[in-house]
Amino acid sequence: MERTCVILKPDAVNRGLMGEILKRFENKGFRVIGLKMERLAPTKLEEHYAHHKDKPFFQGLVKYMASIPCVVIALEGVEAVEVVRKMVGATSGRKADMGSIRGDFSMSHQQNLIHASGSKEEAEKEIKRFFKESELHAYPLMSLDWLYSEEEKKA
Ligand code: FUP
Repeated sequence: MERTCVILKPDAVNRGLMGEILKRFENKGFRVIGLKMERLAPTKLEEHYAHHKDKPFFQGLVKYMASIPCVVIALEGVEAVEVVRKMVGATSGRKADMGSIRGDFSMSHQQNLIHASGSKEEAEKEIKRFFKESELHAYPLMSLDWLYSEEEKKA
């Protein structure tokens, strides 16, 4: 099954939306395989956002992300990357579809509550960046047989 990496950003923590957002992923049917709170080091964030390093918002973005702890989550499910990105919505909270996390709770292009991996390759890199092997947990998800068909479970 596919894995993806999610970060609940400082605004999600400070606005008391951690439980609301996690609940959406649990309700949808993802297996939470990693979950921790961490004050992310600027060096780690510079690596994470390296593709934006020449953008005018880069320094501000790193400062905001490092300001208070974030919650880092690893999720597992069929087509997890695509499904989570859909649940998260477009980058700007003002443009994101209603019903998505950003669309329902964010008014900002930067304070947009959540990061989610953009591709399978990115997801694997990010899970390695933010989790030690010992922080990732394999356990039987009792609802799995009710979430997927036999064929889908093989994906
Ligand atoms: P997304 O994949 O939707 O998180 O968006 P991007 O990879 O394009 O951007 C990553 C983060 O950069 C956003 F979540 C917020 C920040 N950003 C800004 O602060 N200002 C901008 O104009 C664009 C992005």
